[in-house]
Amino acid sequence: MAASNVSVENIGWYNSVLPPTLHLSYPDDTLAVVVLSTPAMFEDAFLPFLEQRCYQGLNDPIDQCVRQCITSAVSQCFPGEKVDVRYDYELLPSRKPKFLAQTAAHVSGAAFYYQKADVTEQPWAEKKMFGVCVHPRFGGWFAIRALLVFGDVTVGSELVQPVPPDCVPSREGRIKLLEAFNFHWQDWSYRNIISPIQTYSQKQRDYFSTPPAQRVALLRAWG
Ligand code: B12
Repeated sequence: MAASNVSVENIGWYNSVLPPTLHLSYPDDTLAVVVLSTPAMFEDAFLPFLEQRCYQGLNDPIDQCVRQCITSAVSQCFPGEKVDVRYDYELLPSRKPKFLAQTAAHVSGAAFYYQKADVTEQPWAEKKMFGVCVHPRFGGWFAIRALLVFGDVTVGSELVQPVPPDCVPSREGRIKLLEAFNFHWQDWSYRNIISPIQTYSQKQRDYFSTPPAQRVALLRAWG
């Protein structure tokens, strides 16, 4: 099973659902690619990365691993191409994320982004509810890692915008999903809102259940 999964979009699809303050300043027909990590990423990429002892300092080791994998894939596959790589964890000086990962995943058709507005007769009144993407095969067992913008590549109207599969169509299912993501995300239940083809291994769950500040100690304990 591959450790990553990519979906293509154009910048216009992304910008069209966002206010101008969050637009990416590229022409609408610019090519972009969303990169997701699948459950296999931990064993296939992260544990080998640790064995090479490449991680350093205070930065998150998973983020360092993702950066190394994407940088090397981009330079090998697209030498000389102008690629603006934006990672999920990067912030602009304004403290806004460098790209909205869930919006990018939705507009590319990779994973439906369920938001409060997707629930009719919402039971939460004015309460803020964070939205969550569900992948048709991995459920919630994946992460959205990066957006690659190919600044010099334009796509024409032959690229038809895919509709992401709506795998949680019912009101009750969406309420269950959003409540699990907002109120009980540590118990992993939101990730099983549909039957996934693969989930995180116990080792991966142990890693992500450990507070970030203690993860380096856990890695040392694993040897
Ligand atoms: Co978080 N988090 N997070 N997180 N977080 C991310 C959202 C992400 C994508 C990271 C990743 O995959 N690498 C995942 C979600 C994956 C998924 O959806 N399946 C993620 C996760 C998993 C979590 C946690 C479970 C912890 C964890 O395991 N990492 C918890 C769960 C939430 C909880 O606390 N119960 C968690 C927590 C948080 C905190 C610390 C609370 C903050 C705030 C959460 C939030 O604002 N959503 C947080 C952040 C900041 C982020 C981060 C870095 C940015 C999110 C953000 O600020 N969005 C993202 C990664 C990223 O995006 N770079 C991860 C800005 C807001 C304004 O965007 O609510 O989507 P928005 O609103 C926009 C859309 O509605 C859009 O316009 C709005 C903006 O104007 N829009 C759209 C309007 N109309 C329409 C129509 C359509 C069709 C579409 C598509 C869009």
